[in-house]
This record gives sequence, C-alpha cells and structure tokens, in this order.
Amino acid sequence: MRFITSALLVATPALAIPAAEIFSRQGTCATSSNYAAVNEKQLPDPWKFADGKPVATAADWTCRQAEMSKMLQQYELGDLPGPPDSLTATLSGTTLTLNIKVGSNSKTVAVTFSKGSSQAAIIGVGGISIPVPSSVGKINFGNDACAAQQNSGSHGSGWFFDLHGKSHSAGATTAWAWCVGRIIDGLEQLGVEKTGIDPKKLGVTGCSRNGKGAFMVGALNPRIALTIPQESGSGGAACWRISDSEKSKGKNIQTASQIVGENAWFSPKFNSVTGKTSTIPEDHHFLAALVAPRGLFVIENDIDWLGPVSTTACMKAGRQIYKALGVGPNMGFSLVGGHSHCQFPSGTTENLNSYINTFLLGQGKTNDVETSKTTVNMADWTSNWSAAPTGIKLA
Ligand code: MCU
Repeated sequence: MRFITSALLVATPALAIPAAEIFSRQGTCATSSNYAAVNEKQLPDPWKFADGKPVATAADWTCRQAEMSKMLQQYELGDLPGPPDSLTATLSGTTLTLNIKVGSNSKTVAVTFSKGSSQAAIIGVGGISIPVPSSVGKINFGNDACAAQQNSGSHGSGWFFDLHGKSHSAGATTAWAWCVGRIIDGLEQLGVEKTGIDPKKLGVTGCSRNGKGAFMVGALNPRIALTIPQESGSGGAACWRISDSEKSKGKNIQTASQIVGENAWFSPKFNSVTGKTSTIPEDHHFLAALVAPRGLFVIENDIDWLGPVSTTACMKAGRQIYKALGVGPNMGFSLVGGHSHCQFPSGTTENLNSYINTFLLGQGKTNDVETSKTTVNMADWTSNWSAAPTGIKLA
C-alpha cells in the first residue's frame, strides 16, 4: 500500500503561533508502509529508490530521504509519531515548561537551559561532554525521563510512552528524537524575544549511548542545524553490516545481535532482523543522509567496542553522500584515539568550533574534517552504489 506522507515541519519562529500553524506540514512524498527485505552485503544504495528509480533531482532527494526515514523506522527505530495534539509552552527564568497532549493523555515537562552570548544553543542529550564556546547556550534534555534506558526490558517507560502508550513501537532513541521535537516546538512558540534562543540555531550532542540518541535526534528533526554525535559507536555512527564483518574477523565489537539484548535503544521490531543484517534495506550511512545538507560533525574513538573500522567506513559513506549533494564540507568525521571514552581530545576543539561557527553562529566555513587512522576499503562497502547524481547542488 502506498500513501502520502509529509516530511518537513514549517520552522518559522514567531511569537505565540497557534499550535495548528506550528505543526502545519509541507512537502509530499510517496512512501510505503512496508519496504521489502533485501539481500545486500554492502551498504544499501542511497541513489536508488526502493522501486529502482534513480535519484536525479533535489526533489527526488527529499523524497528519498522520506523513504530512508520510513525504512529505518520499519526495521530498527520504530515509528516516529507526528506532532502532539496540543502543546503549550511557558517560561519562568530559564526553565521552559511544556504542557503536551496526545489524545486523552497529557504530560507536563520542565526543561532548563542556560544562554550564551549569542542566540544559538546546543541541546545536550543526557549531558554534554564536548567543549561548548561561551557564545553558545546549553539546553538540558533529560532523555532517560523521556524514554528509559536501564536494560532491554526498559521499553515502554518514560513520558514519551505515557503519552503514546506503553506498547508504542519506538525505541528509546526514536522516542528521544520526538521529545526533543517538543522542546523545539516550545522554543518556537515562545519565540526568540522571550527565550533568547533562536530555534533556527540549535545543535544537538550526546556521548556514547546518548551519542546514538544525538544522531537520531538530528536525523529525525529537520529543525536541528548541527548534529554532533560523540563516540556513538554501534547503533550510531557504525554500520550494522560492517560491525558484523568485523565481529566475524574476531574483533570485540558491539553488533546488532548484542545491542538488542543490552538495552531498549531500538524498537522491538529490530529483534527479528539483527541476526541477518544483510537483509535490511537500510544501514547507518542513511542517518548521515537524513541529516544532509545540515551540519554534521561526527566524533569517534578507537576503542574496539565502538568499531573504529565500522564508524570510519560508515561515515566515509556518509561523506560520499554529502559530497555528491554538493555539500561535502557540511559533514565532518573525526576519529582521534588514545583517550578515555567520552573524554573530548583537546586537539579536536578547533575542528569542532569550525562546525559550531558555521552552523550555529553563521561565521566562516568548516575545516571539512575527515580524520581517522583506520584504513578502510570503501570498495568493499559502496561499489554496489549507482553513479551519484550530478545535478543536485544543495549548497
Ligand atoms: C557506546 O555506547 C554504549 C555502548 O553501546 C554499550 O554497549 C556500553 O555498554 O555503553 C556505552 C555507553 O553508553 O557508555 C557510557
């Protein structure tokens, strides 16, 4: 069955916009509710629709993104719900209070933030472990309260599930993406004059499990200007297929089969395919593809469990996509090892700042970073791709 879905929210900030207007949608793309499994050892081709048609124009790319999002949701993320039935935001000092209604369920959620000297801010998924310049504010997103991540039995706990029902298919990272969308709704509704934060200048970050979350938040919220997943490893910047290949070579690396037994980050829908990742019509280079052409700076480490070969090859595939879209420098990849997990290497600050300056402060250009000691053979992973379109320039 095919039906029409719409991908983008209108992101016009203004004072006291009625909820119906904030949530009005634009863009229509035909997507399916059921994408067939494949048999593909390499990374799925971003340049071909599921029905085989080539991606040739910018409009095609928008629709391919809608399709990739639906595939990710069908196979591993679970469904990302649409906006709530109503949302009312109030502000007291630097605490934003959101009153959210979905059907007959309602929830009140408080979000604290601090302002920088500009109107930009970075949302921290469960905390921030990158150096944030004093010009940029910080928004504290308590992701565990939105969707719990205690263990694999945590699915169904948290205010996302109080609103949508305990058996909703969303994994925790997808739920976090929806909850962050509500923070953005609140900031848009109140407006920059009241909050001091411009909803068009938002970044998101998080480390490790929360780095997986930061990636999902950026991939599923087109209103995020800059996405900075830190040491997200498997389930984030790594591709499932490449991690399985590394595992088969004897590496101590997290795989899809392991991850669903450890925690509730992914949908229960994922459980049936983790043992056969070559059948999944998507992989995590599609996360980068969903963020494009927006700013993306992926930080990784050389710890085996995170899969340095997998994150390097997967994100190089992401950079190939950005380059073909004419926006190569908008995505950076930085794998610097030799430090503890989630400890930001100080030598990376200048590169990080180049993305913050470009996408949050509107200054300068990025350092177009691609740093990794790990050598990978991209022909193993992307030689199945169609020729990239030559006519799409999103810059
Ligand atoms: C890298 O993120 C996770 C990893 O996926 C888990 O297997 C491990 O238990 O915890 C990591 C983490 O969140 O460390 C703080």
